[in-house]
Parts: sequence; structure tokens; C-alpha cells
Amino acid sequence: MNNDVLVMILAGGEGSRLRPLTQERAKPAVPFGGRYRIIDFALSNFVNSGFFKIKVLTQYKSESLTQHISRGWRLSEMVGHFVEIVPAQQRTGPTWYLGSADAIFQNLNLIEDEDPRDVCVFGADHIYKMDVSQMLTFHREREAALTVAAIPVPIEEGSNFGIIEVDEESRMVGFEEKPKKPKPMPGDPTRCLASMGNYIFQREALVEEIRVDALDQKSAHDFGKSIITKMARESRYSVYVYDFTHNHVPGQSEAERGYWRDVGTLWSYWDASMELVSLTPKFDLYNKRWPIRSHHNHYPPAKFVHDDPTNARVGAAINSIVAEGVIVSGGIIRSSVLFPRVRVNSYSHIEQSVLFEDVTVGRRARIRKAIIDKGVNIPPDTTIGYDPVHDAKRFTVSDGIVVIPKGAVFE
Ligand code: ADQ
Repeated sequence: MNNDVLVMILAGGEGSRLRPLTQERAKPAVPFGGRYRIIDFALSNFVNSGFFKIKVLTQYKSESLTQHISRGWRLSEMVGHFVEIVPAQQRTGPTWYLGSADAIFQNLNLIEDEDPRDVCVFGADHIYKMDVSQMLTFHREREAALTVAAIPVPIEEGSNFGIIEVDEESRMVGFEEKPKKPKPMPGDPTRCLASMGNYIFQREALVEEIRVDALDQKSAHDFGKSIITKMARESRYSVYVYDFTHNHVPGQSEAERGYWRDVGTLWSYWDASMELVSLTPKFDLYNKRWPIRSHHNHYPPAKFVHDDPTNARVGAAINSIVAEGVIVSGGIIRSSVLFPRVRVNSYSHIEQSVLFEDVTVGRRARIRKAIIDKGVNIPPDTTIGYDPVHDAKRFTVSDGIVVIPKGAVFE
């Protein structure tokens, strides 16, 4: 157990590239994988790694996130364990958070109150498994002021990340936030080393740097652009890079090692969902030794029915994930993810799609490569995903994925 560590999860991101899914909810609250929210993956990593003092910093459209965490993530207060939501509350002045570093500055009192030895500042936006205690051991063995988790990414994606240069002893010797021309890894021109946006700080170093940053009027008050860039440059700090590909969680397959997915665009969200329903997904939701935890509803089991004695019309799901409370009545689902209480009616066909909670699909509807937000009612005979021009007139279409937003009305 890591009682002398405070975890601060940055969950205020807007997720603008996921719109319209983030129209009414923060990116960490976007549903993923049939019964989870994106933030559940980061939170499960901490709880499974034995970190039980967790603050979740929210800002943008946080109602749904707050509800999810307060219902699903109650740890035992009696022994000092908590997952607590910290809403943006203009504690230090009239402004909301100016950036991710300002989110910590405005809540420095929480660090003082908890009096930790180290502080984990992690993002809430990715799908991955990580035993954080292995990173903490690495950090403490080196007496690092800051340790940044890193993963190799294809060079063409490098400008989306903080790009790190590292020496043979794993010291950070260079850092550039979202460079136009990312520097490749030595000996490998096809890849560069990306920051995962997950940091462990010695408490004193964090507090000092956050305070200095808050006074700097030119600063973007952002971890990547400001804090990490500055600490990497200053020789008084020992800044280390933790190689995520060395991390291993119990029960994990070799194929899953190093799996880390940003689901920040509609296409990458859809693609990661399709990976889950593939025959042998890299990311294993079924590993009992590393459960992905979440809020549970008391819904009945999923049900598949049809009333055609000739079996010409069946109610079935193939290569799919189907959550509790779903009823598939005489429709066919292929390679799709169905969240709780989806209702699929006769003669409908759904493939390569993600249907959020409480979606209803009317008779004879045909749906392909779509993401359908919560509560949408698809009328009988609707066709989605077969005519890009028509789809684009009504809905968001991005890289061939059609997104039907909450409250969509069909004519
Ligand atoms: P980005 O993901 O672009 O890059 P950012 O938008 O700041 O950085 O998001 C980081 C985390 O902070 C996310 O979990 C987000 O939800 C949260 N966040 C953003 N603004 C916030 C605010 N005002 N209040 C609270 N939380 C907030 C970062 C690093 C890069 C790194 C990538 C990895 O800056 O160096 O490569 O993450 O994805």
C-alpha cells in the first residue's frame, strides 16, 4: 500500500476532437468498452496498484463524471482511502483553471493537508493497464524529483505529444511539447519517445515549481508546455524517464504489454472499440487479476430472442460485447459494442458500431460504422452508415464514422 502518495488525476479536459460525444460530458466521462467510462481505466490502475488516496480534478462539463465517480468509486473512508472529486471552484481568485498546472496550483492546499512524500499527477484520457507501484519504485530508487512515463510512438504521430530525449541511465536530457518535427529515438528513425502525461513528483519539487509557475505571467500554466519543459532544462533537478514497455501487470499477456491507446478522436475511439470485439483483443477486459472497476447498475442479464419457428429471423450477437439489460429481439448484431439497456428490434442489422446506454433500434433499421449516444431512438427503417452524403447532411461523419448525438431527431 502506498499511503504516503497522493494521486491527483487531471480530468478536466474538454476532448474537443470527440465532439459530439463530449458535447455534454468531459472526455474522461465518455463511455467505453460496454460498461465503463474512460476514467475507470486510470482509476483501476491506481486501485489495483495499491494507491488509495485519489483526488480527481474536474472542470469542463463535469456533472456526468461527478455522478459516475460518486456512485461507483467509494473506497473505505474508515481506513483513510478515498476517490474524491475536486470541482474547479475559483479557490485562489476569480479565474477558472488556466491550464493543467493551474488546476494543481488552485488546489495546493490538498497536498499540504495530505502531507504526502510523492504526488502522482496522471491524465484520465487513456486506455491502458499499468502497475503504478513499479513506476514509483523506479522513481524512489533514483531519488528523482520527477519521473515521466514514456512510450515509443510512430514518428508521424509525434507532434501530438511531449517528445522526450533520454540518456543511457534513463535521465531526461531533452523535452519538447508537441514539436512540429519530433526527434526520433536513437537508432530508430521511425519512432520517437512520447510522454504519456503521467508524472510522479517529489512533493517539494512539485509544490515549488507550481508556485513559481503561477507567478509567471507568460506561462501557459500547463504541465507539458510549462512545468515539464522547465524542469527538464534545469540541472538542479534529477528528472527520469520511466519506460512503460517494462511495466507488467499480473495475468497480462505479452501482446498486451505496452498497450496504451489515446481515444481522443472519433476514429481512434471507434478503432479501439473494434479492437475490443476482435477475436483476440490485445486489451483484455477479462483478466481477473487486474479488474477494470466501475459503477455497477442493478440491471437484469442480456437477452436474445426471436419468435420465428423457422429460424429465418434470429436475435443474435456475433463477435460483440453486450452489456447487462440489453434485449436483442429478432435483430442481428455483428462486431459491435452494446452498452446497458440497448433494445434492438426485429429485422434490424447492426455492424461495427457502438451503441451507448438506452439506445433503441427500430425494426428493419440498418446501422454500420456508427457511434450512437445515450438514449437515442432510431426509428424503424432508418439506414445509417451506407450513404455518406446523406449521413453528413444529418450528423457528424468523421473518417467514415457516423456519430448520432444525444437527443437526435430523425425525420
Ligand atoms: P495533452 O493531452 O494535449 O498532452 P492536456 O490537454 O493538458 O494535454 O491534457 C492532459 C490531462 O489533463 C488530460 O487528462 C485532461 O483531461 C486534463 N486536463 C486538461 N486541462 C485541464 C484542466 N484545466 N483541469 C483539469 N484537468 C485538465 C499531455 C502532455 C503531453 C503528453 C500527452 C499524452 O502535455 O506531453 O504527451 O498528454 O497524452
